[in-house]
Order: sequence, then structure tokens, then C-alpha cells
Amino acid sequence: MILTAAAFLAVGCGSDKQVAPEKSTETEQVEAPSNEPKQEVALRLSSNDQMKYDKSELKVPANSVVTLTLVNEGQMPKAAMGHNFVLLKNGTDLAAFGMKAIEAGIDKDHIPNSNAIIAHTKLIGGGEETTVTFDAPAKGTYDFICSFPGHYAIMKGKFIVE
Ligand SMILES: [Cu+2]
Repeated sequence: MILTAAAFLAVGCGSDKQVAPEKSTETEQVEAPSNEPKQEVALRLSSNDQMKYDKSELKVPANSVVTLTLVNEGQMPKAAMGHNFVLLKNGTDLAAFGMKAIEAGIDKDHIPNSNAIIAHTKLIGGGEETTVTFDAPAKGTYDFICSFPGHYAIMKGKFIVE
């Protein structure tokens, strides 16, 4: 039994050793983004009682890890003038998403159960701030909105990955 096991292990090791050199010689294909350290990017987005963000465009490099801090500089409570940040996949129907956000209700921070969402913060009232960290999506231009009922018509912007 012991001999059989040893023979099996030897074969196992042998086959591993054969595979490894083959991989390392394929240098032309070593462009796996997952192996590169990701650049960390910090963004700050403010909002207020006038139902506005302070930026209509956010830019990040491709393959970065984004930490976005949303600040609500207003004084009104969350139920009256709450704000969040919701980053949406390309091609999302904003009107349809807005309806789902209303249905989700304030208990869920007006975040609907939707696969259109790339990343989002919680909903915050005046004087609060919140942070979300996420991997930047593929290069392109995306919509971000506040999903509080009625806000996305004004509270929206472009999130650009370049
Ligand atoms: Cu809002």
C-alpha cells in the first residue's frame, strides 16, 4: 500500500512540474488584469437641501478600486430630503428604475432589488455622510443617480471609467 501511494505521489509531482514551465514560457499572454495591483481612487460627492449634487461628472481610471464618500450638507431629515448614490449599468431605463426605487420604500433606502445596480450607498439625511467601496466597472460612461423618489430627474450625472 505504501509503495503504491508513494508511486502515485511521485506521478502527481511529476505532472505538476511538467505543467509549470509550459505556463511560464507563455510570456505573451501575461496580461491578466487581476494580477496587477489595483489603483485606489477616492471620490467625494456632496448633496444638499436644494436636491442637487455638487458634481455632474465623476472620472476614474480603469481597473481601479473606488471609494466614494457621499455627504449630505443639508439639514432636512432623510424622509424629506434623503440622498444616496446609485451607479447603474449602461442601458438602464431610468424612468423604470425610478419607479422600482419608489416601490422599494424608504425602509430599503429606495434601493430596489435590481441587477442594474453596480454599486450604491445607503440613503442619508442632512448632516450625514456615508462611504461605499467598489471595483470600477469596464471602461465606459455610466449613469449615477439619487434614487430618492423624484430626485433622479435632477440628481444624476455621468460616471466615466477611462
Ligand atoms: Cu436625493
